[in-house]
Amino acid sequence: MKTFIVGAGSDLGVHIDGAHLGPVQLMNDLKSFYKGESFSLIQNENIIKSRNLSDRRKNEYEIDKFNTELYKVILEKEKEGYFPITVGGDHSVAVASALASAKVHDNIGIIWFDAHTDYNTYETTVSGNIHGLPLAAITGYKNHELRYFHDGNIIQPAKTVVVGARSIDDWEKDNIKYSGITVFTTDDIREKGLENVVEEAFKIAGEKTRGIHISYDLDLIDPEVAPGVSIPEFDGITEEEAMKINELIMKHLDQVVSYDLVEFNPLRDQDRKTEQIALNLLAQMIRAVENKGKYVNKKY
Ligand SMILES: [Mn+2]
Repeated sequence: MKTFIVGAGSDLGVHIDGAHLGPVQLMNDLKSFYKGESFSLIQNENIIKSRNLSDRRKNEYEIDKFNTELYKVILEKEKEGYFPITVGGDHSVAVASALASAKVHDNIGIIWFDAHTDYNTYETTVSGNIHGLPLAAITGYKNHELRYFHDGNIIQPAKTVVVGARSIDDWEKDNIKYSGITVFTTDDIREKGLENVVEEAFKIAGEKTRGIHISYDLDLIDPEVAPGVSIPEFDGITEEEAMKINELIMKHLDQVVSYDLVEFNPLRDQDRKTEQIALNLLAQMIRAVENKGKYVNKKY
């Protein structure tokens, strides 16, 4: 199957700068390796981000504009039969990529690999950073302002799973409870084993759906190993576990319809550690998709 790589260069969803440079760096690195079709959407450099601490809707208009365009591009290519791989950018870009897939495939599940659950609403957000709201928007839990561009099905909370969470705000916990999404924390991973948790996630997201969207946030990984993210959280998974998750995703490639890799922030990276991991994850996924699910274990 042919991949279509979309660089989604936006850091409008977080008050820390730099995630908009993530896809610029990664897609440049991929040039020598990837010969397929790609497209980059970079946010307008003239945008001055909101720094107002009391602003609960930071850059909402600009994010809508960015995601509207991103959604259109992914939708068009996905309809043509390409497998979209979206390279972020902060996690707010996933509203466009996940809902484009929901539009094309109608009824899909989602697995959100992330240290955070990204399930805040405009009412509960403490920071006003919209990258903490996308999963709620994708699953139809309030935040409708973030999905104006979408006129298809949302993703059902019952088909929504977060894996690797370890930082959830108190009010966000209430949102999660009301919505009914499934959350596996890093403690769950340690208790039940990584493979069991991921397999369980695929079961929930894949049951009676026509596909699964994968959204992989690099802050899932411990910042000792992958420091190049905007909001690092300690006590994350190891590099081996991060690669293992990718392997399990590839094992389920018959179900997976689209993939995001987000939150790489080159300005926060040390010794290109995070960049290397991100590249390995991307290269593996591209190879696997292009080989129609045949997994080739090779380091980039
Ligand atoms: Mn995230």
